[in-house]
Formats: sequence, structure tokens, C-alpha cells
Amino acid sequence: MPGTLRVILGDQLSPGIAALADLDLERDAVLMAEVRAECTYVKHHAKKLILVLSAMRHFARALQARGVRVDYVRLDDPENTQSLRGEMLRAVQRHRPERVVATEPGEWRVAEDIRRWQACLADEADGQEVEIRDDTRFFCRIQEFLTWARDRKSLRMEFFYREMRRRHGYLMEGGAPVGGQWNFDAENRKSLPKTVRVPGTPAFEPDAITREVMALVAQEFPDHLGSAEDFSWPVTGAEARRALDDFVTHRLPQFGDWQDAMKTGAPFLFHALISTSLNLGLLDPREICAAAEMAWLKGHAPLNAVEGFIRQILGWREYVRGLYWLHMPGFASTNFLEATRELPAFYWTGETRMNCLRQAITGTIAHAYAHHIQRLMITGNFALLAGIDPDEVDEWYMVVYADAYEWVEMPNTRGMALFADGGLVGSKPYAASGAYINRMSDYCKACAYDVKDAVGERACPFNYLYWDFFARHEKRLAGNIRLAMPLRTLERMDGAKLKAMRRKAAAFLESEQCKP
Ligand code: FAD
Ligand code: DLZ
Ligand code: SF4
Repeated sequence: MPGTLRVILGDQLSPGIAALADLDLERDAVLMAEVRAECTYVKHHAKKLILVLSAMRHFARALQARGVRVDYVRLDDPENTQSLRGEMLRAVQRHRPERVVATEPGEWRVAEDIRRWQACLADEADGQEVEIRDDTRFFCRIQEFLTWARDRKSLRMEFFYREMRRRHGYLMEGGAPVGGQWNFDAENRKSLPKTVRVPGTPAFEPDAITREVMALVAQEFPDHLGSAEDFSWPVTGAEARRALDDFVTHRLPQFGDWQDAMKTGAPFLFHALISTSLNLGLLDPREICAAAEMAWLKGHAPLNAVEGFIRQILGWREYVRGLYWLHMPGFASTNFLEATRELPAFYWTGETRMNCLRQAITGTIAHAYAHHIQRLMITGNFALLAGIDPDEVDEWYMVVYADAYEWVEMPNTRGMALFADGGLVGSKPYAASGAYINRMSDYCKACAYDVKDAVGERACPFNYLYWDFFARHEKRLAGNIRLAMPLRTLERMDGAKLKAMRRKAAAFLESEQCKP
């Protein structure tokens, strides 16, 4: 008897995903397909490909163990059409279901494709209905965010976050935030003293399934960035939960204090390393926030750490997703600062004399990971100051990080890092000179450049690029109160000094080191 064909995409690996809600074990089939189109729409880092394909295979196996009929198409299946739509159509021919059920995808590109499935089925099969369900794994459904945004003048994250705290009750007491404050960010910007010991992070040994995928990725995608060796991200819900426990036990208590710090040889510091699992669906945001809140209730972690962490998940993550859907497809072509420079080749190799960029990029290539401040204040900040084309920067962030999906990558890159959206995500560009990097890291001590110098032979490029940025955009940014200080300093600056810095900026950006 025909049943329902339930489609699960590679980042929908949650047992409670909406498409499986009313699964009938006797009649239904679940389609999962490894397809080249999804592996190559950007040339994802090898470790991201291993992560997604291995997690898909583990999830399929777990469903099968529960008695679910999983129709799993492997990448090297000779019949594979290598596109999601092609595989859905082939599966409809195989199963002749009554209907097709999917969960809304995370990216506009895929959503547009799935919206066309109905018409394709009408042409080629028995005219089955395609039902697309809301993705209930987020705290805030897309429609709820659009409603919240509709009649508001200001869509700032802080207002959204407070609303989410009230609605979901984390760290609340009688309708008010515990500790009498919504936000402890002011306590979370400390630089890291040398004496602080950085805890280790768990490694997840590849099993036979992952090892097979590692070989497949090495063979099929040899020209993608990164090595298919030394893979150790969690690929199952159980492993992801172990990673979360390890974070809550060993790093959450200090997460707040050192959230913005950077240190040579310590790519993970006190960060959670859960975005890869969370974005695939191996972890649910509710269990993460509950675990963090429990750590505070038990007195294991202080409020500034727990509030800061919950804000990232309940606030920022949900907020950027809402803004993505509110502003797509227009978001993808925003370029408020009219930036057109090509991405320097060192973004792909880490070969630059600027130690901060070298550290952030070599870590990225090695692990398909960098923490938030490296992404925002090192690679993002340089791209902002240098005026790199947002399309190229967007593509780089999509390629290099194992947790990158457009719904979360684009608002962070075009919005937060590049201000290409003109202020939809953040209220000002996160432009910073070498002084900030020196305060928050130990990178400058081992750098060929002098962070205290802005015009001399060894002047730190971030210093002259910073002032060149403000001089270039002075008129465009003039009305922004949050930039009043740098703009006033610029106005008062000695003309000859500014000219010298701008000359240095132009020469540096044209130099061999910044060649695309
Ligand atoms: P932690 O620092 O321990 O934070 C905990 C969790 O909070 C993260 O796992 C993540 O789920 C959430 N979170 C924190 N900050 C953000 C944020 N700004 N937006 C959304 N969620 C957040 N995150 C992605 O998941 N995918 C991306 O493609 C991505 N691209 C980024 C690009 C740029 C330019 C910038 C500045 C940030 C980007 N981020 C992205 C946000 C953030 O850097 C990562 O979520 C974080 O570094 C993941 O590591 P972690 O799990 O150790 O995070
Ligand atoms: C990211 C990714 C990759 C690399 N491969 C697949 C795949 O082979 N099959 C699949 O169903 N999904 C894959 N994905 C995830 C999709 O690209 C993802 O569903 C969209 O990016 C929407 O978020
Ligand atoms: Fe980066 Fe400048 Fe510091 Fe070198 S001196 S690490 S370029 S900020």
C-alpha cells in the first residue's frame, strides 16, 4: 500500500524533525541522498564534506535500527542523478507514494528548488502533493520572526533576545532576568593572562563509517580545501552530547570571561565547539540552553558565562536566521560600502606576514573551525578594512567552516563582519585597528609588523587600513552615532599623517602580499 515519502536533507539529522512527525513504519519510506550538487555548490572544506556525509550515514543507520525503511542513495551510486530534485523524482518512481513530505530547508537556494518539486511531480509522476513543514528545531519559527519584525522600527538583537528570554523562560525569575540584568557582556571582554590554563577538547575517533567517507572525500573532491585526514568532529547525537557535556564541565565556567580572547596555539580556547552538531541537527538548542542553565543553578558556572552563552544560542543564532529569511533574496546582493577588491590569495593558504591573519587562517584550514572573534575581528575585519567584495568573502566563509550554512553564514559575514547590509544586523561596522588585536591576543608579539606604528616601515597594516577605511567612508558613515569617536578623531587628525597612512594603505593593498 503506498505511503508517504519523507525527505531528510543533510542538515536535518534530528530524530524529532518535522518531516518524520507522523511516520508510519509499515507504509512510509525515508529518502536521504548524497548528491554532488550539494557537495560542490561551493567547494566545501574536505572536513565539512566528511562531517555531513558521515553524519548522514550514521543517522540513516540509527533510523534503520528503529525499523524505519530508509532509501539511502550513496554518492557513488551509478544511478545517482547527483541533485536533490533528481533523487526525489527517482524515489517517487520507486515508491509511488501518496505524497511527499519535507521540512523547510535552511537555505533560500534549496527552498526555491523544493517549491518547484510540486510542479515537477505534476509533469512526471502521479501528481503527488508535496508538503513542506516548518522547521521546529528553532526557538523562533520564521513566521514568528516576520511577525515580530513587521511593525518595529528597530530590529536590534537585544530587543529580540529579551523577547525570547521572556517567551522561553531561560534565566528568568518572576518575569524579570535573574541577577537583575539582561546582559553581562561588559564582563565578557577580558584579555587572557598568560597564567590561565586552556583546557583540552575531546577528539572523536573516526569509526569504520567515517573512515570510508574520509576515503570517498579524498578521492572525489581532491581539489577542495583542507585535508581529509585527522577528522575528529562529532558525527552522531551521542558524540555531540559528549562534546556538549565536556564543554559544560570544563569550559563553560570561563566562557564568559575569555569569550573574546585569542591565543597562539589555542584555536578553541573556552568555546563550545557545538555549532557543527547544532547546525546538522545532532543537538537541539533547547537541550543546550537547559544544560547551561542547569550548570548555573548547580553553582558550577557563573551567571556572566551562562547568560553570555545562552545569548549566543537563544539570541544571536535565532536572530540571524530570522533576518536571513526576512531579507532574502536581496541580502545576497547587498554591498552598502561598494567594496570591489578581490580576495587576497593568502586567505586560501595563510601565507602572510601578518601573524594574526596567519594564525586565524592556518587554524581554519587545519580544523575547518575558527572561533567567533577570529572570524569577526581578524579575517572579517581585514576584509572590511581592505574593501573586499562581499560576494568573495561570503564564498570564503561558506567554503572554509564546517558549520557554514547560508542562513547563518551570510548575516554574520555580509551583516556583522562587512556591514554590506548597511546596518540590518549590527548598528555599526566592527572596524578595529591593531590596538584591539594586541589587547585581545598574543599575536602581535610574534609579528613582523609593529602594532604601535601606523606610518613607519614596519607599521601594522591594520592601523593604516583602519584610518583609510574611515577616510574612504567618512560621508557614508557620518550619521552613525556609534562611530562618533573615530570620525571625530579622523576630523582632527594631522592632514600629512592621514595622507601618509592612506598612501601606505594603497601601496600595501597593491603589494605582492595582497595579490588575489
Ligand atoms: P561558541 O563561541 O562556543 O558559541 C556557542 C554557540 O552560539 C555556537 O555554537 C553558535 O551556535 C552560537 N553562536 C554564537 N555566535 C553566533 C552568531 N554570531 N551567529 C549565530 N550563532 C552564533 N556560525 C555558524 O554556525 N555558521 C557559520 O557559517 C558562521 N559564520 C560566521 C561568519 C562570520 C564572519 C562570523 C563573524 C561569525 C560566524 N558564525 C557562524 C558565528 C560564530 O562564529 C560561530 O557560531 C562559532 O564560532 C561556532 O563555534 P562554537 O560552537 O565554538 O561557538
Ligand atoms: C551541506 C550538504 C552537503 C555537503 N551534502 C549534502 C548531501 O549530499 N545531501 C543532502 O541532502 N544535503 C547535503 N548538504 C546539506 C544541504 O546542502 C542543506 O540541506 C542545505 O545547505 C540547506 O541548509
Ligand atoms: Fe596583526 Fe598588526 Fe598585530 Fe601583526 S602587528 S599581529 S598585523 S595586528
